[in-house]
Amino acid sequence: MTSSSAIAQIGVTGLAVMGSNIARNFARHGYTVALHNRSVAKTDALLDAHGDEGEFVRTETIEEFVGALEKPRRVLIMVKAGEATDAVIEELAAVMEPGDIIIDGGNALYTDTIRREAAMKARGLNFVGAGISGGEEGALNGPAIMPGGPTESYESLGPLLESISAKVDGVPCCTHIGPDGSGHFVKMVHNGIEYADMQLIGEAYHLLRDALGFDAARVAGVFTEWNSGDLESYLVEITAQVLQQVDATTGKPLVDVIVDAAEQKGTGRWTVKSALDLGVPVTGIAEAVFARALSGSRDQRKAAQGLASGTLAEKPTDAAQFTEDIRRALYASKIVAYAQGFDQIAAGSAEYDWNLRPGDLATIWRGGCIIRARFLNRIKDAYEENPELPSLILAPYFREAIEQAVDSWRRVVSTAVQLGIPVPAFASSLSYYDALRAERLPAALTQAQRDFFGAHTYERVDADGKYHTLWSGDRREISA
Ligand code: NBP
Repeated sequence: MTSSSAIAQIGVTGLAVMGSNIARNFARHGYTVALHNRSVAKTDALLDAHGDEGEFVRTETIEEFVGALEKPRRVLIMVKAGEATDAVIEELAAVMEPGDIIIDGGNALYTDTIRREAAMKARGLNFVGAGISGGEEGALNGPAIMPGGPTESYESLGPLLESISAKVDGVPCCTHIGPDGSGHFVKMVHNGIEYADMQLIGEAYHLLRDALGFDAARVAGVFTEWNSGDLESYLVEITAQVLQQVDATTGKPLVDVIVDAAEQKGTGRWTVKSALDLGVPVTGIAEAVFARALSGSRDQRKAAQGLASGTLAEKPTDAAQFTEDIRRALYASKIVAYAQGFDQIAAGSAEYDWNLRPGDLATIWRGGCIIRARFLNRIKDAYEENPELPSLILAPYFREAIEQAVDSWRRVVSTAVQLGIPVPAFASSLSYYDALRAERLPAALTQAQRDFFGAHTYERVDADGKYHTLWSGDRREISA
């Protein structure tokens, strides 16, 4: 029902698919929700279709909207990220009062959130950048929420957000992440990991299809089986469902009639750009972003049809063994992708002084969000056991899981290479693993080359300090 006299505990502005569903989620949890949208038609459409789900306050102007809220006022912005968000923040800030809370639940770039938080703070307002994951279904039934911003504001806001979030074992998939842009930063890395996860699943599908010749229905069966083990996750589950879908027009598997050019909205790219700035190798995520870009280079791909594949195309003979090899390679590569994502979170935390707790993230990502998986319990346990883990790969459980998978992983990558099946994320994850565990990397040669052409100096394994060789002189070594 709607009421114009009710005082709302929360306001939602931006009532497209995400905002509407979150507003309904709040109302279903017993909160009175003030509704606002730039064009009133969306507000009315929501009320017409779902006005009986709880207490809503219909408003048309920003003044009316803000006036309908209890103090301190809490307004959740769910509009298109970028300029639209800045415009709405400005309108709200003009009528809100010190102590009020503005929450941006859109997919903002974390550096924008840092800027916005500082600007609002200067005006006495609390600004919270909240990453929200789970798509429209999650928004309605329980998303994972990653709010970053002033701790004081979380006292008033936290209970509302936690009540509408997903729950796993009774634990809300929402917690205060840290200051200013930290919530949007971890949501960005979450999306980056999602890219890597999807790419790895895609590579497993490609191998089952082209190395073993399985049709879509058979691959669906493999994914269904995998979903009952360590790989159990939302993405593996939906992969099986997608592969079972038959196209009504042609009678073929739907996946076979969809154009093989993957699009992207940008959060994967943001993750990689940030990782480059922070100097963190997120090879799995980067390969996933590049793989989507390559798939979209349709003209180049068309021109390259028929290029030589070589003659080493020996297919695996034991399908059951190779399927199990792929499962293990997928699991090991996934461990690497998550380890890299958590490294990026640690680096971001250090760079911005956010004091992030990786175990909390594993906990809240267990439900509601796209990367939800059984696997996250293992990550949570690993950080509970040792919050200072140098790399997730070194946690005893993951170390052992990779040890059991490593031969399969190598077989899968070498078979794919021989057959000419691209496995950029499997292969780069394996190379990352090998580089990380290598006793001596060729970086010593790189340092010598840099010293040769640029006098950039090097360190010695047997003495402190920096050294330079007089390459263009008598090639003596001097202390630099
Ligand atoms: P959209 O991203 O499609 O945005 C549409 C909303 O923005 C409408 O309410 C529209 O108002 C409003 N808007 C625009 Br466009 N320009 C505006 C302006 N200058 N001033 C005021 N309002 C403006 O909606 P969505 O897909 O529901 O996503 C909302 C946010 O949630 C986005 O930031 C998105 O990235 C994020 N998100 C989406 C998902 C997902 O799965 N879709 C998941 C997680 C996060 P109008 O009706 O008057 O045009």
